Amino acid sequence: MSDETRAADARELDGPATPENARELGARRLAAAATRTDPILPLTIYGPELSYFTGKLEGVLRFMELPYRQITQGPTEMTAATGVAQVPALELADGRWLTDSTPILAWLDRRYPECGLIPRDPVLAFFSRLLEDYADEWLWRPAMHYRWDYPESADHVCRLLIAEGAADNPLPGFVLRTIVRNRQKTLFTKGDGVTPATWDHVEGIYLDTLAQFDAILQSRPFLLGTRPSLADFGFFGPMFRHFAMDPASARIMRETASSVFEWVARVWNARASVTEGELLEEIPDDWGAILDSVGSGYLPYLCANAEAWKAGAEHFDVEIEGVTYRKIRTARYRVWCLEELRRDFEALTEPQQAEARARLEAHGCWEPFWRVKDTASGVDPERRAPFVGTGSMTGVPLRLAEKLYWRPGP
Ligand SMILES: N[C@@H](CCC(=O)N[C@@H](CS)C(=O)NCC(=O)O)C(=O)O
Repeated sequence: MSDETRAADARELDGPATPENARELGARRLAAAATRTDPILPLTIYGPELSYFTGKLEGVLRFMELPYRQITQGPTEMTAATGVAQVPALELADGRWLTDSTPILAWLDRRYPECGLIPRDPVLAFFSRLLEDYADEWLWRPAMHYRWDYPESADHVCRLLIAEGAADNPLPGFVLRTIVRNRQKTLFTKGDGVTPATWDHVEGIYLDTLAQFDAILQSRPFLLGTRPSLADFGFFGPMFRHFAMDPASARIMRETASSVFEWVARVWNARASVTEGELLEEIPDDWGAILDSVGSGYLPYLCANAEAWKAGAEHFDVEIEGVTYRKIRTARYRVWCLEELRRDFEALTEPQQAEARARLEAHGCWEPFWRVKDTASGVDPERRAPFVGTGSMTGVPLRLAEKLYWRPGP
């Protein structure tokens, strides 16, 4: 725990932040949560039941015990209100709209600090953000692959999506299923570098993550301690709505990493008001294998994407861990992801930066973190997120996304 965190806790407690006092502080925060009334409540979340990022946000709303209803059918007024054709979007009871789960989570944490979503220690918070980003962006490709490239998964998911969002569509079911599946593969697997040449590598990302998680979960119930926090909710997106539910990936999880299957349910069931656990005081060594993958897989990809963006290229090739991905769509949003992570690092004090740098260096993350200079994504220059659309993660332009909306139109 940093000195600043201790000092902040001490101010709230009128005393030192000892473990005993931390319990007292927790009790006070939870008492405040139980009585809260807030003009933004109840919330409305827009997104289908099977969605990666909608599931991530729902997990957090449940953890924070914020009342919400869900609109699963699209398209809705959501696109006009947020400027992006992607889910989830969150509508507040006061009429404001939010989009993009990452800034939404940060905003919710500022509004409801008593829930302790983001670790208060700045270095822990920085690494938690890094893992959230990794789970959001780097596990996306394997999640889409297991869903859309395995016929048993694709067929199952198509039926659910159509029943939920297009039950009144007059086209025959098999036609609708073909439209949906082709659309998703075009955008998110074939169109995002998944080919026979990269297939095993893409699956390896999932299999490695299961092994990394299983090792961590042998010693504690959540990634950073005995209570869930930002890193858990980051990984919850892909793990919950994709890997644990889609037939092909779920079978692998159940058979090779039942601890992860159990963790998914544990996160879904977590409630801040009854959580008595605590966070670790520093980044645990068993995050090392995930951080190694950030350094060898995700950051080199982010660098190649940023270079492609700077060069104005719509697609790019990149070699990751010895495997060549071809014609990946350039994503301006992911240039912004790198910029945001760098801003988070730069906001640390010098001693905190030194601590974070040592850890990044130990896992091959430091050099690629800074490799690409002068990236200028131009996303959210006024820093209004989550109250402004930040664009599409895989670079799908709004017009195309609307045309190929996740709800097959009549
Ligand atoms: N960075 C955004 C990503 C949201 C996102 O890409 N959501 C997916 C569904 S899980 C989506 O709406 N994709 C658009 C599409 O499929 O057309 C977030 O964290 O909310």
